[in-house]
Amino acid sequence: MKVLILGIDGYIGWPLAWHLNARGYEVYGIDDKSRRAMVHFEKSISATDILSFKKRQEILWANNMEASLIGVEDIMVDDLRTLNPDAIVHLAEMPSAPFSMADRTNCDHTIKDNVVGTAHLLWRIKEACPNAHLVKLGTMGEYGTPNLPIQEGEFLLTHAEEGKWKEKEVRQDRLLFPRRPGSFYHVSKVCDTYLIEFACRNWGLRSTDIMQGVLYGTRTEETMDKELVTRFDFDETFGTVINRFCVQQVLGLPLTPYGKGNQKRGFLQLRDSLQCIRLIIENPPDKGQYRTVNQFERVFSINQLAEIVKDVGGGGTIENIPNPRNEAEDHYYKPIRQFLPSVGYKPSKTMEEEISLMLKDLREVKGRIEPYKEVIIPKTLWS
Ligand code: USQ
Repeated sequence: MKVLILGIDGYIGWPLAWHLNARGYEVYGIDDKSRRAMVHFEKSISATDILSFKKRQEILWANNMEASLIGVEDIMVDDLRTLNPDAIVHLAEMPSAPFSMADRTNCDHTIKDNVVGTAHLLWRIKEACPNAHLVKLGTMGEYGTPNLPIQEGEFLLTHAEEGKWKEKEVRQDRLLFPRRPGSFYHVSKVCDTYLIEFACRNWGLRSTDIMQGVLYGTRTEETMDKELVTRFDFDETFGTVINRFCVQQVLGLPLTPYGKGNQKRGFLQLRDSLQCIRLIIENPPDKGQYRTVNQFERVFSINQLAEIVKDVGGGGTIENIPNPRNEAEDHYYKPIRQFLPSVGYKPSKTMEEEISLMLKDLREVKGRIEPYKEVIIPKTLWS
């Protein structure tokens, strides 16, 4: 099977290439290095000392893989037709909610990269390889935190209206589960969802739209060598919450749940995100099918996470700080997850085991991250 990874230089894309390569897939990738540039612009670095893009290209080449330095909007129809991939994994988007909320320029950047990029990609797939399976990374944050169980994909809506003779006319339809995004970034992912759903319905493309929860982790099975390590961000913009808490723990700083810290989210280890993406590739949807997959392992509140990181790290302090975001801090949260267990997904490690490995890895690079500790403090406000 031939897989094209868009965003092969990123936190997920790089270890995904090695995960698929180890299982006999033919792997190609593209990346425009924008994540490296943006993190640098935020005056931060990857905690892990990753290879330059050029060196990564060489090492991929030596292992029968290939990566080109281009962005999604530069994908040419003839090149895609020649490559003719079985699956295209689209990870090449601007991934940060705080980045998208900072100012108008960042919001424009997010919409252009994500929404325009996805529309461009859909046209290219239609023109070049309409049978390819588009595996698109969306986010659980598209749904927000509704006061209802979050379905996986469609839900049945029943509407009853008084008729002419006062009989009730009951109508039903299956619709995409409603979205209530909490940042311009999350709005851009919702727009992607509707673009892809329409392209499948209208052109007969096939796609899996992954609603992924918050990732964490430093390691995956195939990237244990120092030179193969994936990037790891911890600044307020690109670092996700558990990754940031682990860096705070290692630096002896207080762990910082925002606001009350009762916000709940679904979490998943990086290594299991790779497993899930592979299972999705191995079990493609039918032609014309738009499929949603809710991808996370377990739901925790932010306070629970802080307690776990503190306990695994052998003590420390937790300091709830004013919430820079506009988000519900006490809410119902019940996302449903059916597809992944049905195709054999199993979690690799407990959260405590993974966090213990992360703390060990981060202690080794403590000297590298210490000078950048200022970037951890949140400065971007939602309003
Ligand atoms: N949070 C804290 N303290 C921190 C950092 C975050 O309390 O130091 C809280 C946030 O307020 C939020 C939750 O932790 O309630 C998650 O924040 P996050 O920064 O880890 O994740 P988020 O901004 O939601 O975005 C991340 C990824 C994004 C992905 C999303 C999945 O950056 O690409 O789409 O997780 S989800 O959150 O389910 O939408």
